[in-house]
Amino acid sequence: MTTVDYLKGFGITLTEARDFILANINTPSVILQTSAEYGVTNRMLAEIYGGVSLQEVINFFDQAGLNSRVLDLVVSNVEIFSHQDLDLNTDSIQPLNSTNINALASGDYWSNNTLTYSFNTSFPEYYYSALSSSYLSTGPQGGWQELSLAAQMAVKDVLQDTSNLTLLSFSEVASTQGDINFNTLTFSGSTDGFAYYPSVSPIGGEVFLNNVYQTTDDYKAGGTALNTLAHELGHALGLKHSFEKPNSLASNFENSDYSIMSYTDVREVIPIFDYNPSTLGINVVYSQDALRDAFSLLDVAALQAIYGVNTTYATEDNTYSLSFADKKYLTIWDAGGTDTINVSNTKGNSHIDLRAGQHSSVDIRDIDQQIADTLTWLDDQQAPDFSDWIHDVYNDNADSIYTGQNNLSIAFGVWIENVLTGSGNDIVRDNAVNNVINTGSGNDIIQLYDGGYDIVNGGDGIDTVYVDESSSAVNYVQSNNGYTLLGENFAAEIVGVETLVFNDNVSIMLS
Ligand SMILES: [Ca+2]
Ligand SMILES: [Ca+2]
Ligand SMILES: [Ca+2]
Ligand SMILES: [Ca+2]
Ligand SMILES: [Zn+2]
Repeated sequence: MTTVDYLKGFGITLTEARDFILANINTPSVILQTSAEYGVTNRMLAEIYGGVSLQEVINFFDQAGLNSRVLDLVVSNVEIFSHQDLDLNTDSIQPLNSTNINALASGDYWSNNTLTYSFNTSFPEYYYSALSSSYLSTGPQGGWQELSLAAQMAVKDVLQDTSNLTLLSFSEVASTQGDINFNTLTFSGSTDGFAYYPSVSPIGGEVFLNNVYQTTDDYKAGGTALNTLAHELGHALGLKHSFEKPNSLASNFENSDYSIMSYTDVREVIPIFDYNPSTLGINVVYSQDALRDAFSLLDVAALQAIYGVNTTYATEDNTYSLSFADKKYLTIWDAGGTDTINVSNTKGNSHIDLRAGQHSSVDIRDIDQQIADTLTWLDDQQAPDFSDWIHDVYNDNADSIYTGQNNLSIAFGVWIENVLTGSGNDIVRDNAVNNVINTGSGNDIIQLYDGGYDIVNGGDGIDTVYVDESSSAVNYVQSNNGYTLLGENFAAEIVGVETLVFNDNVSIMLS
């Protein structure tokens, strides 16, 4: 629409508009206010006045201490930064030769994506020579047993999970006929399983689990049996230990947060207390029940680099939830749609980073909070003062106790658009697409660093939005309920936010 046509909508001619400007040329604030009322932009003002550039119009107001860029904060301008991507964040998919992925790559892979598997029903003859004698020390067949039904169900689940991530498919065939054949043995010492890398030899891809794990409860989420199963399947698909040289993971990545192929488990323990009111005695069991039981961030990326990316999984609009009480780790693979992390019912603090390949921490309950919770629980039972001992239990195991830290990871390639956090003091960092971020009550921090057209509601509490541009580069104007921000590389609508902080450390209080 031309400026003439736009003004005509108000019954005003170009000449009348120019006369108004000339009549008020010594009071720029009147021109600015009137322009804002009529939705007249800087570009239109330049045309109405005639013979001046857009920048000269802005400078004219600037000399009067006025920021006329607010005139351009109409929805059509804000939306130029709108960035939706309902497929994959393909730029963030990791190639096999990237340092961290290479650290998991054994070099031995299946040459096609259509794999077969079986649950061996007897000890194959060739295992006598193919298996190291150390594995057969507990008997001629090493205590070999067929997998229990519960173990078979667990295997089928983890194979399905692997198909959801990659282009691999798995179909069950008769005993010994699979590319991957599953067995259990009796192990001594700390061994809980082993497996062979893919190869054309019959022993290639064979998986051996511990036959002490038989029941559904043995294969429960977060337990040792599932943790081992995922690790051994990783080997059977060609992943090596993350600590094996050459090309081991750098020390800051060499743990279970990044790879289930590591031996360094972090925050996998749940202390379980048993207080006996009749004897006034107390015990603790360090249950290793918060283990990662599925592929971690780098494992997912490595398997995808080797076997291709499943681009059809979870392409609908999905919602992901997690809380401290779940005591679990979740890595999100989601190939499209408008997706939401909804942890609005949690009370702990959450730190959510929407970027692909990053960890988040949902509903954090740190060591000090867990000590306080446990002391309150004992107090309710009128127990004696175990305070010193409880402090020791937690502080001596601070690195291994589950706290919720890094309990949610967004796989490389995934766009998650929206976040709802709970009543804690949360930190949410955006990504490059349009995000809708609601942080609920609590004093929250929202970091709008990666662009797009983001909609933020800080909720109750004293909330702060950080932007990664200088105060001179960002225009903001009061809109219906809050503020509209227009930077050089982003736009946002923010409601319920008390403070806006720019990257030159200038901060402004929003009324
Ligand atoms: Ca989805
Ligand atoms: Ca808030
Ligand atoms: Ca909050
Ligand atoms: Ca964004
Ligand atoms: Zn291993």
